[in-house]
Amino acid sequence: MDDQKAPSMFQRGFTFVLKGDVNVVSVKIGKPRLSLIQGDLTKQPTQAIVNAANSSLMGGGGVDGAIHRAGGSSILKECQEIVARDGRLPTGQAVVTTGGRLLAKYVIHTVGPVWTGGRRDEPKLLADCYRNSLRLAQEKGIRTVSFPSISTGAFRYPVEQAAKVAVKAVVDFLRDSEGIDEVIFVLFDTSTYRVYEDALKAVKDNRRR
Ligand code: AR6
Repeated sequence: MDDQKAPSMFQRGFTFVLKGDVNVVSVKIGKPRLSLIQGDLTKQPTQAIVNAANSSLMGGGGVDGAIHRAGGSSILKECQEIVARDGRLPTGQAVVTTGGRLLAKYVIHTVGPVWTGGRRDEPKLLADCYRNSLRLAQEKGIRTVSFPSISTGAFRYPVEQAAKVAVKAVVDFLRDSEGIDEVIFVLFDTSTYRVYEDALKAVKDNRRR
């Protein structure tokens, strides 16, 4: 599938897939919806997209670079103001800027853990990224949020392990809190998409037992 053409459209909080061959799966967690799609995060029309940033908030490669390129310089300027005021963003924490030229009105910036073998609290810090991003969305009245697969690129978190942490953190959050209508994991490539699909199936199967 062409990564650039993974369209989705949102009406009343539901995912509408406009193209037959796109990878997409969608489940309800109580009222809210959790979806996985294969596509480009920067093209998502959710109210917020989440950036897998680093503590400097000064941009970088991967999805961070793509967001700053697509959103324009106003995002970097807001990030600079945040760092000047509050200092570097600790791992697991989240801050919000506007979305510049993006379809998303907001960008939530979070810092995933660098994988060092799992002995430095990486699973908790990764779960914190998802929880704190969603908490911030709630505070801002943001109801639809798209996430990338945080930490599994440059930060080298093994994707099978990261997907389990990510899906569980989001499912637990949606089950326990109100205010978010839809969360979407936007996975860039087919293999990452498949791993998240397996992680979601495992969570669903566990809940049935
Ligand atoms: N849409 C969706 N996912 C994407 C996109 C996109 N446009 N581009 C890349 N990915 P990474 P990290 C996927 O490296 O591991 C940066 O330099 C990518 O395929 O972006 O948290 C920051 O400044 C992978 O599956 O984030 C930090 O220094 C996933 O996004 C550092 O990298 C995460 O890969 C953060 O590393």
